[in-house]
Amino acid sequence: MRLLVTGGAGFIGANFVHRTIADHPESTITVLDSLTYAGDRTSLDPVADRIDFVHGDIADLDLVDELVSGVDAVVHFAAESHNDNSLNDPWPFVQTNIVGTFSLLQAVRRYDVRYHHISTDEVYGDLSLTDPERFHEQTPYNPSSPYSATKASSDMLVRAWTRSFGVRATISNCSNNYGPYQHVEKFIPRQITNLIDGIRPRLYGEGRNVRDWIHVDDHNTAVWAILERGRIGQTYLIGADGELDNRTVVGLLLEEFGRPADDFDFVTDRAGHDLRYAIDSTLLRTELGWTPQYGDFRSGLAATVQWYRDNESWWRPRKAATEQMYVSQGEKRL
Ligand code: NAD
Ligand code: TDX
Repeated sequence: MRLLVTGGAGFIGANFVHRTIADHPESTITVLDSLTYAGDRTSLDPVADRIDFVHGDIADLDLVDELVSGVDAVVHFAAESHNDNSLNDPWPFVQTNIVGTFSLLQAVRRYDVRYHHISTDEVYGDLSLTDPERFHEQTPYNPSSPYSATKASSDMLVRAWTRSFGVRATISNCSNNYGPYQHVEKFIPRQITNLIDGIRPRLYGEGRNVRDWIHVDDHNTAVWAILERGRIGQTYLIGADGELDNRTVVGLLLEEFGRPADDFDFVTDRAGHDLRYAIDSTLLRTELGWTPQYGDFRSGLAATVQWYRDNESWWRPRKAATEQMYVSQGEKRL
């Protein structure tokens, strides 16, 4: 399969490219990435001779048209992805997540190219801590942040292009990913790199918010299952039954670093902070036979800690600017 992978220099996209080369060596890969602050071309260094890298914007209609005309499928990861940034400056989220998706949809429509759209469980809003229900394919959309609203908008464009123009698309909505190559602005890498630097981890609010963690490799094997066997027009939720509150995650990290259990700070909460996400991935498991391989979060987390210890040259250049960004967004110890 000739693949166009958008956002391949970002966290999940880079891991997807690595997995694809290992598991599907017959594929050819073109990566389209505009290398925003979140993109890092060095994440693709180990596979540089196996891919074509195009430095460009998914909202560039002419460039996208040309690239899509030469492939069998598009896997669309590129996005502005950080909730905190979307509260500070929503415009790039509208431009990339909505207009960028529009640009890709017009091209796949024109050349009848298979399209897989990467989305998030955040489009469904949040659950109470005690709700027995989890998100499933029929859960109504109810996004909370500018980030999740633009992702929800892009999902709606995909649904409309599928129904009205016959675009051969699938959508996946995944829960929170962890693993190598994740930007240090995100919760787990931020705390790991803080601990490496001797800084106390930072928990928003009271640390009670729950996320449903999945290893990035499990996300990407699910994407491949959908690409190969998914029903056109179908949405699949991806999750690995990994619900944990943020305080528990910080507790596991403190243990991993041999630090006392109370060695963290509570800081200013995120505006509109979603309380809990939880995914029911029954459809994906029963229809496509997918199962996650990283059952044990504690050992997946330990391997991720080791990756950040071993790859300081990858994350170090962005650490100080990221912490400065949090200060300028008004983060304070409570
Ligand atoms: P990321 O921020 O690490 O990477 C995004 C990549 O997209 C970067 O390489 C960036 O340079 C590129 N990009 C941004 N704007 C672009 C543009 N206009 N043109 C071309 N490239 C552009 O994000 P991520 O965490 O890897 O997320 C990837 C996708 O997965 C996103 O669509 C996100 O919504 C979705 N998702 C993420 C998670 C998660 O936990 N990280 C969970 C569910 C879904
Ligand atoms: O320093 C922190 N302290 C803290 O308590 C940071 C950065 C975050 N948090 C909390 C906020 C969330 O409850 O940790 C949780 C996870 O935060 P993020 O890593 O920012 O992820 P989240 O907002 O849950 O969104 C992530 O999962 C869904 C991705 O960033 C999105 O791209 C994806 O769609």
